[in-house]
Amino acid sequence: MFELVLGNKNYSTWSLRPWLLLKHFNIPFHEHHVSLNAEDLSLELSKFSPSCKVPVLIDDHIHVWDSLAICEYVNEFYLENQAWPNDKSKNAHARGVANEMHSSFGALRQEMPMNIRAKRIVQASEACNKDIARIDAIWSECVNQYNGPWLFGQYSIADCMFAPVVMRFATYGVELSNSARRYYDNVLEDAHLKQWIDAANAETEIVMVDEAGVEA
Ligand SMILES: N[C@@H](CCC(=O)N[C@@H](CS)C(=O)NCC(=O)O)C(=O)O
Repeated sequence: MFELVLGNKNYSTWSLRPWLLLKHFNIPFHEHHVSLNAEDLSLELSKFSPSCKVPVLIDDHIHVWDSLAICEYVNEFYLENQAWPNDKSKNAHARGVANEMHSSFGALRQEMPMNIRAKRIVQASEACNKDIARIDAIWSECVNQYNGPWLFGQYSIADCMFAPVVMRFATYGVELSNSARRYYDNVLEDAHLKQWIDAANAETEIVMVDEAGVEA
């Protein structure tokens, strides 16, 4: 059975993505939890991946690291490509926004860390507001073009990539357009995500670097 090495559920955006993919496609796996506060974190993580980062998927003797690489690997070797849309144009669009999420939005990541169990207030910079506006545009375009409930109709890797953003927006009370809000509300109703949120709420460990802003 797969083993997925994960960080703290309250904070680890990258860990949430492949976890959701495995859950949505009913692939059984064991979870191996690592505290992002651990003093010897790099040493501990080096047992699983040369990147010394979570998440890592262990598939027998094969170790796959990086959240998007894990999703791609699972999709290709275990899901017969069901986790990307079949249609060529939808497929290109989905890969585009998923990779955009993976490689961009630095200000949002920096200023609004995922902190699921908290409600916080931060003063967003112009760069962060620009990131938020772009994400709002991506979600709106997708729900209007493909009619939901997920970004590309059926659940895809793109939805895994954006789930942590939904959690960030919930913590910092980010305002969205009506179309983007439809997607946001749908994600928050996801039973698998709710399971992750319950686990995050049950955690007590505080990772100071991810405690941004002031209590709402
Ligand atoms: N691009 C990587 C980023 C992974 C990453 O930065 N993980 C963080 C935790 S969420 C980590 O392992 N940090 C430990 C460290 O930097 O020592 C991915 O998509 O998996």
